[in-house]
Amino acid sequence: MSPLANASLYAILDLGYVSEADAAAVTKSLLGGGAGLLQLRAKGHDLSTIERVARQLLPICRAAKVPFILNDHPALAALVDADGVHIGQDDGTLAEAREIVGPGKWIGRSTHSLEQARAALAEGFDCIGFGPLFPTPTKAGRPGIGLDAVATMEREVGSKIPAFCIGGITPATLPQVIAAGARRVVVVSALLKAADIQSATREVVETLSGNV
Ligand code: TZP
Ligand code: MG
Repeated sequence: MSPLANASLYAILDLGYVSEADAAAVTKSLLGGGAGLLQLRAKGHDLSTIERVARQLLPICRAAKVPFILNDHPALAALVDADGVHIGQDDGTLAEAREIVGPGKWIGRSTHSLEQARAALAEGFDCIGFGPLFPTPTKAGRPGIGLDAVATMEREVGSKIPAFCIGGITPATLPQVIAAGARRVVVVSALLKAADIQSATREVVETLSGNV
């Protein structure tokens, strides 16, 4: 099975919440807690900073056998030899990203509706994010899409490629997200702002266990 298929929790090291100085230690906590995928997300940061942080986190992820995914920047993902890249709806086609990162790299797509999730599957993406389920400061200005479409998305898309529900998922909201049919999730701020990141991560992974 591919490493993506095994992952129930996709963690994001978001430089909006974590300083560059803390990035390595926080990554170790996320991986120590059982996150199955790690993405570096650095909106608004310059490419040299992103490259520097990526080169710091990559060996940590490799040692833990956890895929390292870069948000945006396919060329930089290729340059640092990330395991994959995650792109949004406005970041071009799968074919364009594939041309840049080459074969053998994971390419994920953000989706914000059932239609977009279906389209990402049809286009051939390796995995998707689906949300934000709830409004979240991590992706300000985007409305929550709620839980209504989660079960259908899982049945049609999540059964074919790993699909990660995202947006406003916390230990408090996770039970209703799972009850709605989600099998895999991304949790950002609820982990990065936790007093004990590794324990908070482990708790989410345990709540998801048996799901994937
Ligand atoms: N895409 C949709 S919601 C989101 C992204 C990157 C942010 C999720 O962050 P949080 O803090 O877990 O709500
Ligand atoms: Mg993007």
